Amino acid sequence: NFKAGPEPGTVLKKLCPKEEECFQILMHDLLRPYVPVYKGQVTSEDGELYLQLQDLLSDYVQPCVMDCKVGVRTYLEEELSKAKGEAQAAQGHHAAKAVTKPRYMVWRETISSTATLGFRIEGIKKSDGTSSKDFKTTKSREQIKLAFLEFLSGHPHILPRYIQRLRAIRATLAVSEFFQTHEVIGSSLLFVHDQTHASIWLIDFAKTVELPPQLRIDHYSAWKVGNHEDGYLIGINNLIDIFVELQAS
Ligand code: 4IP
Ligand code: ADP
Ligand code: MN
Repeated sequence: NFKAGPEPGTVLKKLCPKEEECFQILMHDLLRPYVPVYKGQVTSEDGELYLQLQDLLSDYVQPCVMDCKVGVRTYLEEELSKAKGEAQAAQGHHAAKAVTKPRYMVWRETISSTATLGFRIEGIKKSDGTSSKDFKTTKSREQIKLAFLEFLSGHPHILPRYIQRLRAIRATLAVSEFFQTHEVIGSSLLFVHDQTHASIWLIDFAKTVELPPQLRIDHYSAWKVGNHEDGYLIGINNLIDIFVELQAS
């Protein structure tokens, strides 16, 4: 899905028109300092279209990287209603599987911390190059804390930097036009540190969509089918709380 870009310090991600639209808006939004710089479309040798993005890891030496997917659900309202429609229309031997799908989509968010804490760990890569994506059932605060401690092991001095950056992100979300007008689904915070630097970036806008006209969400209220709430700020607040608790312990 990703490869090195033609210019140094860039990466290429398979083009998704929805995501490109988000990056174009974000380049003019107050959130710009917190997202990778979008440098336009590139066509590869094989004729595939890519987004050229700033490589967020290029200034780091043997970085530790963690991807946390933010929000209380990771599917769009339209994906759920499509699955429900298919369930109703299903006939014969397809029926059982189709009926299960919408239930499965809702249930899947409850086996990780997504539904309760408003974020989940997608993956962690340590400085030695080892990585794990084995967090599908990492759900409780205690499990999350252990994973964060492991991620930070050897670099405890990075913790205040992460807390500061998360608070800056929260403050900027509160004034961002983009955040006021979009339902942010399946997007991640990318945590990156080495011995000396640390930062956090907003990435992955493939499922981030503009809200219907006149509709506003607070990114914090409970999601009910049709209200478009994404719980993004539930996730940010819990991340900050948990990192602050780690610092105090
Ligand atoms: C899921 O695997 C499902 O296949 C999702 O498909 C898919 O989302 C997820 O991909 C993938 O991790 P598990 O069932 O094992 O959790 P669907 O939502 O259609 O059920 P996409 O949107 O990619 O099809 P990622 O890319 O979200 O990890
Ligand atoms: P997907 O849609 O496949 O989930 P993402 O945009 O979430 O794609 O990126 C997947 C992974 O690629 C991230 O977890 C991160 O490790 C890496 N990545 C994404 N964007 C960048 C970037 N701009 N610079 C460096 N690494 C990135
Ligand atoms: Mn992603």
